[in-house]
Amino acid sequence: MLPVGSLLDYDFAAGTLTLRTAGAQLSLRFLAPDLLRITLLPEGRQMRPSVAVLPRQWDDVQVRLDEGEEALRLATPAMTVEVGRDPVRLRFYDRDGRLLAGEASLAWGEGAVAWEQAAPPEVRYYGFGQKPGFLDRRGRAMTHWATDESLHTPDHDVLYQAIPFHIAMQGSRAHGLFVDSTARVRYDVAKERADRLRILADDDYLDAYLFAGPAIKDVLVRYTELTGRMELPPLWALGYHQCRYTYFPEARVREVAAELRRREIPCDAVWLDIDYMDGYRVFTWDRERFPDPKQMVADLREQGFRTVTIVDPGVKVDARYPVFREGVAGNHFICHADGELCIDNVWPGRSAFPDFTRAATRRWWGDLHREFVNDLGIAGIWNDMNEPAVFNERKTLPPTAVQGEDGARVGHDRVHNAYGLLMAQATHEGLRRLQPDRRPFLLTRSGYAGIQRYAAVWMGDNHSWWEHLLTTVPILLGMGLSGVPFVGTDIGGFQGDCDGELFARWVQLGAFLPFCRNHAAMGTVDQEPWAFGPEVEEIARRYIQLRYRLLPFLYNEFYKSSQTGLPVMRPLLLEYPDDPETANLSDQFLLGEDLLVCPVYQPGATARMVYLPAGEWVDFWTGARHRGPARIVAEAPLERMPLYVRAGAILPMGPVRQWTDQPAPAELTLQVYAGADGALDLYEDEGEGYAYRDGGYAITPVRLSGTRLRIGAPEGGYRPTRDRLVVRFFAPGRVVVAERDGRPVTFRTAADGAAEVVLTEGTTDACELSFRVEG
Ligand code: MIG
Repeated sequence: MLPVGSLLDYDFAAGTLTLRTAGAQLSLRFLAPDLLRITLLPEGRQMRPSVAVLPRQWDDVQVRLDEGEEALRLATPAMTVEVGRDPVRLRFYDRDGRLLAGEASLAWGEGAVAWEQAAPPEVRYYGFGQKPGFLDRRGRAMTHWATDESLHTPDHDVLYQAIPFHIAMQGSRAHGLFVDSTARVRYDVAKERADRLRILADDDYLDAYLFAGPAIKDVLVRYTELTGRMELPPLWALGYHQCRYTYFPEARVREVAAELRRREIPCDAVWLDIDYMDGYRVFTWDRERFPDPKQMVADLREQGFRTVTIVDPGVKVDARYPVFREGVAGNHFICHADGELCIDNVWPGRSAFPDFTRAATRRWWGDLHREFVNDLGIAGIWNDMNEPAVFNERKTLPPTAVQGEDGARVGHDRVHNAYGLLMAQATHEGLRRLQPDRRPFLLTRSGYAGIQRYAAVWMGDNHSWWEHLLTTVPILLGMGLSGVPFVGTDIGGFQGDCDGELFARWVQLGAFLPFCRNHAAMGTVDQEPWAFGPEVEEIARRYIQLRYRLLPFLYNEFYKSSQTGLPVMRPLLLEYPDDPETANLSDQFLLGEDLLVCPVYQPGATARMVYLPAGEWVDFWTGARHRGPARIVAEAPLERMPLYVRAGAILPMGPVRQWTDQPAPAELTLQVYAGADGALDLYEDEGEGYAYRDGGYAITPVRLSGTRLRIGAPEGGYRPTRDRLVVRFFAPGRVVVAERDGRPVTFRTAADGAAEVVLTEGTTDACELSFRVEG
């Protein structure tokens, strides 16, 4: 490795400061006042187009260059970068002149580049995509190399997702760094040397983005402006999903679906794993197991279910198989440098692998979904094995395989981490073309920075272990802090046998995860909600029903996330960055800003400790009030997962439905938690399609001040119907009188302490409810 040496010369033109050093060029360019792109390009090397960064025109940034004797300083109103002349070193300062972490230096070598930066003891490190362990990754070494790895134990950090982005925090001030490399990237986060952050990419150049914050939310908003945000998913995708490796034949699928309905366990989708295919040939059906997929899908739809099918990237080498033949003819498969197809074993046996770095291949692949989507009515696609996973010792393709557009081929190891993202892009864009009026739903196992644009992500093969129930929360919080909001883990655990208590606790947590799917491996015990007897079934039913009641709230949070890039599932750190107790708190989390979810993750536990940050918190189940900051012991018998609502919150809820578009009376419930002033702008739309992009949505403003609630009329091009509007008012005392627009209305006091007012007329008119409270 050669450290970047002294500055030879530089120029500053069109907003870019270009610095020449012996053997390499360093460019610094502000894309926004708080976003600096840093590129180190050694001589004679080529940059690849980014797969993560959205092509867009950034507004001109007002930049000032100060040419000092020791250092150059490039400044915007939001940050300053100081470039030492000899040697070239970088120091970043925020708008108040405070140093971000410490001095950074760059180096390069044969097929490698490095970023090294001081890591003072007070700096904490978050994000890094899918990594096991707790929230703050200080003291950890981690590698980004998309891998099919099911252990998810602390010593196995190399998992399916590779997102070389992190957020560093000093107290409540944050900055971020994204190293845009799809090659292997290794992080040493103050492990080998307690005062150093070292990032090593096995790549030809370094292309990094520094985010100056200063708030953690600022970093995430910018990062997702750079790499894109989740599109609003179809509403049904937020429902409960029933999966298993693997439901076949057709009769079994129908039986599971029928049981869900008979037992009134809400569910929106049943999933088909690899055994629906003919010899694992993608885009085919095993006609013995599934003689008439179209009829089956239609019958399921009739009962309210969507059908989702798995699609793997490996294409069986089989001269009579059209997908293989077309792939060869169209030059779509990855080859070795000598032009031979790169063939290796995966589920279908000897297989070829599409080169999704090629635009024509992405298009071809997207179009391959035509029959499934347009003829058979398949509603969603599940991309698995897209690290890509291969059954060999290396677990993936060899570095000798080459990828890329003609004239720009590189070894597979340079673009390895982009495989899942580009496959998801191909699928997402295909679904958009094939069904322009539907929002695509896609689940992926592998991904790279920006994967949130195309797919929901699950964490792959966890185990039915309490340890993996515990690790679910920090792993998913880390994904959210890496720009990916639509995430979940296999409820009940994939490998190994689940048991009733573990399942009950997992489904309680799962009901509050952005993506909510039960899945289990072949050869393990049954894991459907009724598999563990009536007590656990009842718990599963109640929590899944609660998820459906909370859908207006969840959907609203998804909408906000699609607008801001902030996660749906949040560490307390994000909302309470000034509170040191939140710095590494990951066994409880917030949904949005208001709902505190506290899973139980130990067998036999009937209580758990809960940390309540500043403010007042209301027990969701009992209405009891607590003042934070405080640690409390929450009762948690098997049927209860502790849940708290922030005073000032207004939770929009709906009725229980068995599936999201089940015809049912339209009822909106507002659970109002008085005790602090609050606001809700409730987003609603059709839950499908793109009319919302042309104004086809409604926002209902609701304001709480003291014990007065003002509900505005819905605004916008979509007209929600409300047969009933229910206000459930949780007051810090006993409600004695309720009034609507100054006139008394009747209310009843419910078991959880809420004063409940039911309106059946003028339900979308503006109105004001006020409550007189005693004691
Ligand atoms: O080699 O399709 O993570 O969810 O059930 C295993 C079979 C392949 C791995 C996925 C899992 C899925 C399984 N797949």
